[in-house]
Amino acid sequence: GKLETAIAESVVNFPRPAEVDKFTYGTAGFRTKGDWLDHVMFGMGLLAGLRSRKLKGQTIGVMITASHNKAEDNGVKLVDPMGEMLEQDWESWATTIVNGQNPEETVKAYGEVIQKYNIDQDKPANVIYARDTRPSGARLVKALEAGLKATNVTYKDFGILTTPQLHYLVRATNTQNDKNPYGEVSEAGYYKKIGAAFRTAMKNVKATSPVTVDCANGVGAPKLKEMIKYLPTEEECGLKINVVNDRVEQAEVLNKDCGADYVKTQQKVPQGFDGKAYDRWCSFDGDADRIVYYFNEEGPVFRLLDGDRIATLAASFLGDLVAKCDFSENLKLGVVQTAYANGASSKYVTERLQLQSEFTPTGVKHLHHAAARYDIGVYFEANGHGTVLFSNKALNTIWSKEPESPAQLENLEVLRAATELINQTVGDAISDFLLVEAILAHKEYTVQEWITTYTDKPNKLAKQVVKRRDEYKTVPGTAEQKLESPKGLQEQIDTEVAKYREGRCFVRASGTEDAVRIYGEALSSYDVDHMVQTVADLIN
Ligand code: NG1
Ligand code: ZN
Repeated sequence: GKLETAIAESVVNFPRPAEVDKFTYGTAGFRTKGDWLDHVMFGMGLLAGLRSRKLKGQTIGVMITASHNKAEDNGVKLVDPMGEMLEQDWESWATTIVNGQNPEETVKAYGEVIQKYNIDQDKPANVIYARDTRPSGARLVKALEAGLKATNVTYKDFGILTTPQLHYLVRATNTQNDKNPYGEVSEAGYYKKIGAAFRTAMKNVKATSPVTVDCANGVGAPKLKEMIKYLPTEEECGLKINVVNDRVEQAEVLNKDCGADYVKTQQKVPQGFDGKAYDRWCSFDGDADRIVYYFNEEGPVFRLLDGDRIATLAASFLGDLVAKCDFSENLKLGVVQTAYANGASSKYVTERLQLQSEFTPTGVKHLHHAAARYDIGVYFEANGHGTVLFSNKALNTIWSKEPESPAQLENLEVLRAATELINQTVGDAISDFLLVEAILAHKEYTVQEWITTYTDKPNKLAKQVVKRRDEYKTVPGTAEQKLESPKGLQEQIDTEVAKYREGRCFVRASGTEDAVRIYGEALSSYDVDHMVQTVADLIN
């Protein structure tokens, strides 16, 4: 057909790089050196169009980013109509469509998707896209556009945005004619919605200390500065926000010794840190979909407030509000984590907060889906990616309630504001940041008070490079905490772990690196080190 000819003619301008054998659409979409991604972008243009046609012309998003990776890397992810990650079934089609060895194979892969999903090529297709601040982004957009043009897709470029902003826009676009649109379809619409919600949430409280945000020298910096224009002033709400690591014009410093991933994995303050003891800091990652908090105690001793801490803080706050608004009988609140969550945080959720706790395999899509099964589902990865989902039932209940007292009205307003403040599509550093700040103001917590809500169990995350990580398979339903293969290894691990008081240790193949990860917890840090080392020695 006509489109097939156009694809074949256009794809020759975006040949496969000789350096890459095979591209694989993984948990982070495609991600590699920016120089090697033109062909992938072209293919993603094709697939985004197909996905939109399959879904009756609903708008699909394409985000070009490599998140916390170095500046020369880049990547791409597709966003489904409600702002969720691409449906799992289609991930393998993404892999297929970008791995054609020549134009004929690309056209053939395109045809296979059409057949498989019975797609009508005359139907409309709509795609929107954005990119982070990486230098290769502008060129990669051209390759994406070529794929879109070849297949007659209607598209719109939203320029430079954070990943969660693009997710917001996809959902806003697809709900704009609904009874409850998600928000205005513009970058300003994002700031307006979140800014208004934060103003309401802070109406009766005041922050008492400033906060500093390390933006990893990425897109979070200009976007947070824009967000601040829509927030109540320091005079109004007491909150002073300092923005640091905002050198987006200097590509080479992106994520360099700073940002959420650096702070979490290195367990230290970022480049540019000049805080005094107990000053409140937080870090975004390179595309602003992750956030972690931290501070120094005198010493200085570094103290991290990671995704587990944010999850427990949010769950405690929302749980209180739900109780005060008399929704406890009606709305079930749950906290979803991965097995990497510190055991003390999960125990705090079930025993202190008396809320449900659940574990899923690693990867945001698993957490997101599990959280969607609660009325109010809080999910966070320890690395700082997470959000809170409100079901339709929860939203209806919260917004239709007639308050029974002025005090209840106040709580109800804060809870309503929370539903607007929190990005429902994906973990969002800007939105999570403002949520945490509002909660700290309500609870009148300093970072010290926040961190003393529970004591982390001593823990260690190690990794071991192995020849074939695909040999490490876990038993389904165990949140990846039990190995099925290699045969016998799990028994050996169990025998070892049983020697330690309150020991917990598991091994799984990384989905993003050629290695297996070993995570351990025990009563003392000496025990943890010993246990994790011994388990590592069992591998290979
Ligand atoms: P893998 O490499 O599969 O462990 C890592 C992180 C995940 C998630 C993904 C995607 C850990 C232990 N794992 O996954 O939390 O963020 O990368 O970026 O932190
Ligand atoms: Zn990210």
